[in-house]
Amino acid sequence: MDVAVGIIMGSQSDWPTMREAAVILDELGIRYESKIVSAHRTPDRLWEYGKSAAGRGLKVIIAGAGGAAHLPGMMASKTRVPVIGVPVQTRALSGVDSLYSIVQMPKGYPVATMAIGAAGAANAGLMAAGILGLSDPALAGRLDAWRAALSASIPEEPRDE
Ligand code: RP5
Repeated sequence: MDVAVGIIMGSQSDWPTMREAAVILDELGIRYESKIVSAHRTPDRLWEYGKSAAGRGLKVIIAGAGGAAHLPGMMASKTRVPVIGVPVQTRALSGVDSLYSIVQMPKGYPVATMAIGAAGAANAGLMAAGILGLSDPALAGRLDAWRAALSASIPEEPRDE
């Protein structure tokens, strides 16, 4: 089975956030690769990754970066493979900088932008699963079960902790 999802990030420091996407993909049995690909520090690596993505069979790219977070947008400019962007939380501006850098794309090169931080990364994994599930009934069933289990885990009443 081919690797369907590429998880890329600007730095090793993004991994604690981006691994939340990997955890979801693992739970749903989706094959993925994870790579450090920086728009600023390794632009040639970014170019090569984007150029080869469709040909290698990637179906979705999850791209996370923080600060001047150009990685998702630059990747979207280089490949037609759908890009899901994850704004990584930053110390200086709490990730609002990342969010604005990722979400405000010009017409023609969309990035599906998630929430800031770990929840956004997890949701990126779920969004990728939803996209892949459109053409994979078995995966769609696993995603339905995952969602039902989450729903069932929510108590009806709050309790003192
Ligand atoms: C971005 O700069 C990365 O995506 C990361 O979120 C941020 C800080 O990187 P480090 O200085 O921690 O390597 O390119």
